[in-house]
Formats: sequence, C-alpha cells, structure tokens
Amino acid sequence: MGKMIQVKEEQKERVVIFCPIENDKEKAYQFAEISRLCFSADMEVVKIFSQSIDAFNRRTIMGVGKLAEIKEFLKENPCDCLVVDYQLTGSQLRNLSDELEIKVLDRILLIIDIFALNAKSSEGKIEVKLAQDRYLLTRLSSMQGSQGRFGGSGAGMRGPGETKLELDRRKLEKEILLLEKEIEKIKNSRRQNKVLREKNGIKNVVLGGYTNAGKSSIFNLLTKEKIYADDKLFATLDTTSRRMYLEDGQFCLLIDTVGFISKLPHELVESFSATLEEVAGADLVLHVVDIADEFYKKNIEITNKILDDIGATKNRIVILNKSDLLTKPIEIEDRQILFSTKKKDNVDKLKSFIKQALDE
Ligand SMILES: Nc1nc2c(ncn2[C@@H]2O[C@H](COP(=O)(O)OP(=O)(O)OP(=O)(O)O)[C@@H](O)[C@H]2O)c(=O)[nH]1
Ligand SMILES: [Mg+2]
Repeated sequence: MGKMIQVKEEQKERVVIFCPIENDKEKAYQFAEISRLCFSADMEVVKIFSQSIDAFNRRTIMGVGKLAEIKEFLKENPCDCLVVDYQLTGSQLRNLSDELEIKVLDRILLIIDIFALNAKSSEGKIEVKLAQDRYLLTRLSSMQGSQGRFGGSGAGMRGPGETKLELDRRKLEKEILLLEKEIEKIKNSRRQNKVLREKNGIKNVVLGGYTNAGKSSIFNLLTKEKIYADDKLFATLDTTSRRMYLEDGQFCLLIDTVGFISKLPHELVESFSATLEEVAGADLVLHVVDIADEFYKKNIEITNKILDDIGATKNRIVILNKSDLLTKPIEIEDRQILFSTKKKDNVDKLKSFIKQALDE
C-alpha cells in the first residue's frame, strides 16, 4: 500500500478592502490596483468598500456609518483581515482593529509585505527588514495594546526569509542602525563597481517601469537569462545585472530591478536607496510599459514622476510591451518602440534602438 501523503492546503487569507476615494475619476484605477496588490500578497478579496475622503474621520478614517456597514458584513462573511488603501497612523490601525475585531493592514504595510514575500537576495532582505522596522517603530506604541492582533502571523507580519519581526522599541532602534550600516556598505561597493565600469567605458542600462510591465521578461530575452518573472506585482525585488551584447561584440550592462507603483511608501523609498541609486546612476533607462493595461498612460506618468524624483537620467526610451495583446493600433511617439516578449519578433530592432540612445 502506498504511503499516505498529507498535503497541507494553503489557505489564502480572506480580506475586505476599504478605499478612501480622493478623486472619483480614479476610483476604477484604485480598485484595480489595490485588488492586484492583495492578489500579489496571496490574499482573496471578498469585497471592496469605499467612501469619499470627504467623509474622513480622524479616529477610524471611515465614517461611523461605513464602519457599522463593514462590521455587519463581517458578521455574515468572516474574513481574516481589512486592507485600507491609505496610509494609517498607529492609533487608526488600532481603533479600526478594535472596532472590527480583525487584523488591519494599510497600503504601506501591504506593499512592504509583498516585498517581504519576494525578497530573495541578502541585500533585498536587508532593505525589506529596514522598511518593516521603520514602519513598526513609528506605530509601535499604539499598536502594542491592540489585543495581540499585531505581531501575529500571516499577511502584514511576514519577515523576509526566516527572520521574525521585532516589537520591542529598543531592539528595533538598534536593528535599524545596524541595517543602515549594512546598506551603506552595499552602496559603497556598488559605487566602486560603477567607477570601475566607467573606467572601462561600460555603459549601464536599467529597466524601469510600473510593476508587472514585463521588465524581467525583457531582461531575460536580451541577456538570455532565466530570472523569475510572474504575473504578480513586485515579482522582482532583487537587482540583477548581466552583460547585454549589442552588435560587433560590444556590450553594456543591463540591470533589472524593482518595479514602481503609485504612492510608493517613503519607508520603502528610503530603505531601497541602494537599489534606487543603481537606477538613478544609469546611463539609459528603458522605461517598460504594459500597453495592454487599461491604465497604461497613468502608469507612464507615475513611473516618470518617480524617475524624476530619484534623479534618473533623462536619457530614456519607452518600450511599449505586450503588443501581442493589443486589439487596436495605437499611436507611437518619438523615443517609443512597440515590443512583445511573447512574439519576440523585433529583438534586433530593440537592440539597435538601445544602441542609438546610448550613442547620443
Ligand atoms: N502577453 C504578454 N505578456 C507578457 C509580455 N511580457 C511579459 N508578460 C507577462 O507579464 C507578467 C509580468 O512580467 P514580468 O517580466 O515579471 O514583469 P516585471 O516588470 O518584471 O514585474 P515586477 O518584477 O513584478 O515589477 C508575466 O506574467 C509575463 O509573462 C508580453 O510581451 N506579452
Ligand atoms: Mg520583474
């Protein structure tokens, strides 16, 4: 008789989402984005609630009526967690959690949590840990009293790798200092590498763009690599660089790194300074766009703003990716090229486009 193998079924956490709506026109975008974030954190979205930000209540973000409505819903439809698409203070997190008797995650913690799930390299783990510690430190005093709903397990509390999240202020502060030192070391060694490359005349080309646009897929095509690409947000956390041969044996360094998103939490921007410095220091940015995304124009704006903010070079070209999914022709502007990693039909054209931009 064969051995019985017990398969542990992975239960997704069931969540309800609450979206404070700042701008009615962007509601559909906001719903789509926060749902995809939850999906990327391995959560199952049961329902989305929303309310105009005008009804804002400092204690709980949402008005009393909305709070009662969600409470009622949760009675009939038990869920593990409430996700609020907003940045919350420690006491708001606690008030909501106490009222609804459920774990509460805000947008920032959700994004940090996805990062924690996806960090593989030691550098990525250090950056995520620092973001988590900074997040916790600013909210610690209010969160600690919250009937043990923080410091628990599951989404929002996943540490990168095997590490456990610390909920002791002194230990947190000490850990933050150590992590900051580690990041300085990483930055220094990156800077030294860059100086060496510059000496040897090797150009850096970085893939940038909204998360899930297809950066890693393009990286793999251009460098014949096989790094992880997935239909989830922030599949890539770790920076990878490889040689990319252009023509006549000439090469440059192609860098794949983390994707962008609107309202990127400052905890993450600060903690990922080593990664973002790599993007900022490139000679050329390949701005990858998912042309099949209904909101691709907005994603272009978001990426451009972040690239400007971190001081990335203005030498940018736009790769309108996933052209295989286009149902109608679109207008292609200057410094843009249509591409598809599924069709793979104009890799050479893309390479000469890159070369041209590098030679400018
Ligand atoms: N149809 C289609 N799908 C694509 C194309 N390029 C990439 N994809 C898919 O889009 C998803 C995201 O691709 P990735 O390469 O992981 O995207 P990324 O920009 O690296 O994403 P993050 O690392 O998560 O920020 C994957 O499921 C890919 O298979 C394309 O040209 N056409
Ligand atoms: Mg990627």
